[in-house]
Parts: sequence; C-alpha cells; structure tokens
Amino acid sequence: MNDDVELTVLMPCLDEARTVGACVAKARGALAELAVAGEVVVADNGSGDGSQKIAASEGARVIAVERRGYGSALQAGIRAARGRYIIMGDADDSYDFRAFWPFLERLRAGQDLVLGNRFKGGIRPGAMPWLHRYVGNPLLSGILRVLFRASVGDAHCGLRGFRRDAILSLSLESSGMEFASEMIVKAVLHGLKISEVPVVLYPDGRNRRPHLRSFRDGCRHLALLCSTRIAAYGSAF
Ligand SMILES: Nc1nc2c(ncn2[C@@H]2O[C@H](COP(=O)(O)OP(=O)(O)OP(=O)(O)O)[C@@H](O)[C@H]2O)c(=O)[nH]1
Ligand SMILES: [Mg+2]
Repeated sequence: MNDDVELTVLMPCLDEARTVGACVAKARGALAELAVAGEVVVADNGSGDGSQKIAASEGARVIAVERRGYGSALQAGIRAARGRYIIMGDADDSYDFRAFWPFLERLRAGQDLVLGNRFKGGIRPGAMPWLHRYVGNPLLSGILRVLFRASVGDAHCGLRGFRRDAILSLSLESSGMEFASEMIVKAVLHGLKISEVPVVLYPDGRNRRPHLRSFRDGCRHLALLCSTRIAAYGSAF
C-alpha cells in the first residue's frame, strides 16, 4: 500500500470493451476534479474483447486475474489496491463514477463499509429487470436483514466503498456474484460500521446479456446467507 494514495476506484471487468473506457475516464476525471489522491484499477478476468487495452489507455492500472468470477476479480483487485479506501463499481457504465463523493465523505468520517442503495437513489427505466427489482433483490435483501439483523436496503448494489484493511480482515472467499452478500454479512458479524447512500442505476451500455444469471446467482446468494448464518451460530456455541 502507498501512503500517497487515498482512494482506489476498483472495477471488475469481463468483456466490457464498449463501456470500460468511459467508466475509467469518468472516475479519473472525478479524482482530478475533486483533488483526491487516487488511482483506478481494473481487475480483468481475461477479457477477449480488448477491454484491458482500452482501460489502460484511459489511465487505469489493469490487474490480470486468472481465477474466474466477479468475487475472484474483486478479491485480487482489493489486494492490489494502493488506496486506504476503495470504491468498487461495475465496468458496464450502469453507475456514474463521478458520483463517488458521498462514499468518500462517509469513509473519511469513520465508516468501514458504505453501500449504495438504488431503491433510494433511483432506477432509470430499463436499468434493472422487473424480476430483480420487485422479486429477487427485495427477497434476498429481506432474508439478509432478518438473518443478520442488518438495516441494508439493497444488498446487491455493485457500487460501494470501504476501508481496505477492514474488508481484508474479513478474509472473504466467494468467487462469484455472491461475493456481494458475503461482504455485507461478514461485515455485520465482525461489527463493522456500515451505512448506505442513495445511488442512481442507469441502463448499462452493453449490447449483450449481463454476466449475472438470475436463478443461478440468486441461489448462490441464498446459499451463502444460510451457510454463513449456520456457521456463525455454530461458532457461538
Ligand atoms: N473480472 C470479472 N468481472 C466480472 C465477472 N462477471 C461480472 N463481472 C463484472 O462485474 C460487473 C457486474 O457484472 P454484471 O453482469 O453487470 O452483473 P450485474 O450488474 O450484477 O447484473 P445486471 O444488473 O443484470 O447487469 C461488470 O463490470 C462485469 O464486467 C467475472 O467473472 N470476472
Ligand atoms: Mg450490470
């Protein structure tokens, strides 16, 4: 870690050539405009469409990650980050990286994990499928709230900020999308300070299907919530 870098903006990326350049440019522009000592890191899982070159040409540090999956990419990116704080977000242009200021403010004020909440910030038309917005996300976020007594309104928001050392101390291990749930529930179990900020979700800029598979990934989130709850009960006795 480098003391001169306060913030790493971290993007997991798999075949996002259409959008990753714009995401990196927005994040770098905001760092410069707000005079934050920061860097942009793209954790890439072997994109076959040239995303790595595009990200690097816009000024990102690109980390090549061999182990597949959203969680694997983020874990490698978090380890490689030089910033004291990390703000992570998707490379598909569904979040506006110029809007990271509220996250940084909360982190500077002592929060460990700051989660975006798209239900509070707004979901633009076409940005989130009906099934996720009204069924999958509310259901899984509700189960998380009940099982872990956490006041989290949007457990799957991909835009979040955290203190690097606090999240490293959780030893997160999920390789897939369920990494998003693992981060929250282990933060709750370890007593980290968690808060939420409203964020806007925009339609992504891709011309193909998302990597997320609703049923498969929903089941992986649910399995993670149940197994972590059971393991936590077990270790309490
Ligand atoms: N490195 C890496 N990145 C991934 C992988 N899967 C997804 N991503 C990235 O993680 C981000 C989120 O993936 P999406 O497919 O948009 O998933 P999502 O945003 O949860 O789902 P939608 O709301 O349906 O778009 C994007 O930046 C992807 O490029 C992966 O296996 N490896
Ligand atoms: Mg997306």
